[in-house]
Amino acid sequence: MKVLITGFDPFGGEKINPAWEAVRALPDNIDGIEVVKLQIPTVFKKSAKKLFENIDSVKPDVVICVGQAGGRYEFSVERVAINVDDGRIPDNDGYQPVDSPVFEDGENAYFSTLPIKAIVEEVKKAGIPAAVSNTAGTYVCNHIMYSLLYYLNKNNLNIKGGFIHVPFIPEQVVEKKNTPYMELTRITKALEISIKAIRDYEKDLVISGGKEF
Ligand code: PCA
Repeated sequence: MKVLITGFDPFGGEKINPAWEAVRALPDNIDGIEVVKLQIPTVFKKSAKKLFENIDSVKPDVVICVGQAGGRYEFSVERVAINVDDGRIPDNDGYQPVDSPVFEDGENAYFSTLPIKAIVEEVKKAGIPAAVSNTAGTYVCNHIMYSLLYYLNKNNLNIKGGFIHVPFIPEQVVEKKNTPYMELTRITKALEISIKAIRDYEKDLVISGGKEF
């Protein structure tokens, strides 16, 4: 099995992005699974272009994109991406779309094809807070998750794909009050566990991952 895993560069005034830091700390090989790491820019269209090029050249079995969700407490495994770009802040190239579709000819939404409940269960078993999330937002992370699933779907590629949001790491919250964080080593560990869970669970677990809000 070959996994292509991406992390974004820093954005929104942060000096680091815990998503990329955690991705780059992963071993190149996990139990015989080949892990190919890729940094992508926090830029709407460029991020997807770079991802598509790498899917074509790497030919992975699985693609996992990882992003920072500052303010979230858990390792968040995203369920769904929607066909909306609506930036709260401009991207790293200064572009700030408002209510634009990611792809004009795409579905309203695409669901992750990763075993999201199994990933959450396995990560929690290791003592790391994790949850299914039902929104990846409307910024570059939703954009890349949507673009990934659109690309796999349109090209009939037999590749599993999905997205994981990770909290801030401690050095990012030193000057922020009451802001959740997770140590980088835990985030990296959770990504490793996620990769193994994707290998081990051909079918997802049928257990509740629902939320009221
Ligand atoms: N998080 C942002 C974009 C890049 C990142 O790491 C998001 O959640 O959209």
